[in-house]
Amino acid sequence: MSFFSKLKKSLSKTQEAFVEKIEQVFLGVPKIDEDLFDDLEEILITADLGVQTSDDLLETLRQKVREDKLHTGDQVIEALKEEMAKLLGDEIVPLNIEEGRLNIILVVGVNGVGKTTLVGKLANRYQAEGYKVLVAAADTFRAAAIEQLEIWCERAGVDMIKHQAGADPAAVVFDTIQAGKARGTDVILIDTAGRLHNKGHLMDEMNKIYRVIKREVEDAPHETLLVLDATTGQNAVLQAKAFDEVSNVTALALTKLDGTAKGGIVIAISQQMDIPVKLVGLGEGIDDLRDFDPSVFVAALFDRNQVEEQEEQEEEKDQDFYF
Ligand SMILES: Nc1nc2c(ncn2[C@@H]2O[C@H](COP(=O)(O)OP(=O)(O)OP(=O)(O)O)[C@@H](O)[C@H]2O)c(=O)[nH]1
Ligand SMILES: [Mg+2]
Repeated sequence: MSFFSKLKKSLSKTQEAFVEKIEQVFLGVPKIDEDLFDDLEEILITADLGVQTSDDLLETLRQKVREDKLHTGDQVIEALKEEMAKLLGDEIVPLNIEEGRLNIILVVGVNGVGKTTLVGKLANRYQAEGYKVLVAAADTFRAAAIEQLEIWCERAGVDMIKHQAGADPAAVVFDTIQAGKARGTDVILIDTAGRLHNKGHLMDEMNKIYRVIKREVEDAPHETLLVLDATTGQNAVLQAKAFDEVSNVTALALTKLDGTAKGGIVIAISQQMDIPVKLVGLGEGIDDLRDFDPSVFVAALFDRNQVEEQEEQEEEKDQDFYF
């Protein structure tokens, strides 16, 4: 399935809760008034864009209605789509991986957001792309965390370095980096224990991992990837802000976008954080990970064709190509 179809399918609940409602309010409306903006505000806030992002979007739209003399509801929908695309930017920002060096990616986040799953998916992706991958089982805290990661590594066909449960995670990271250097590894992925930004003990542990990485590889970690669960809506924005204060987060991954109506959170996060959303999780499977492509995101969100229809068209296109 193409990225567009996959994303569109994942965003179907968000589309119902968001785009369909906007269309109900605006489509075919011949004249724009303030009541319509009140309705729009409510829809944006319920779709988890949050008060700040919603207000900013509404302000820009009001201005556009005045200055560009928009008259119809359809024009407002078009303008909203453009503004959302502007907020998200149009670039895919890939993870900072370079050939010819030992790349280290540290994966962090609160409990249950999808860190281990993401490490598994990334391991699989880089392995398939021909990189030598090594995974560090640095969540020694939660019961069965090491076994869970081991299963992912077996699926991806990559090696994992582990210690016993309860061991010092910084020591696991140290050993992994030593092994990586000895084996000529390209990418090290570090899975860590779920932690709350306000839990002093776990944050200290995090700082220790950081120090070990920095001591062993000067310009590492090349990414500190904060994983956020899209289904938690506005809470994800709060987590991003809190982690950003205590650690040097360089990239965001938004998981569980499939099946949630809260996909609008991507827009809120992009507007309120300076850190780019680089990855999106679209399911529990090993292939359900994509680079975040903002323009495809907006297009998929507003697209009203059925996924099946699109797939047929894509198949036809493929056939045209061969015949
Ligand atoms: N639907 C869906 N489920 C996901 C996605 N990513 C992860 N999950 C599920 O979320 C649950 C938690 O995933 P984990 O990877 O164990 O999360 P974690 O952050 O490592 O959890 P802790 O180590 O306990 O902090 C699992 O049931 C995953 O299958 C996703 O993109 N979509
Ligand atoms: Mg985990």
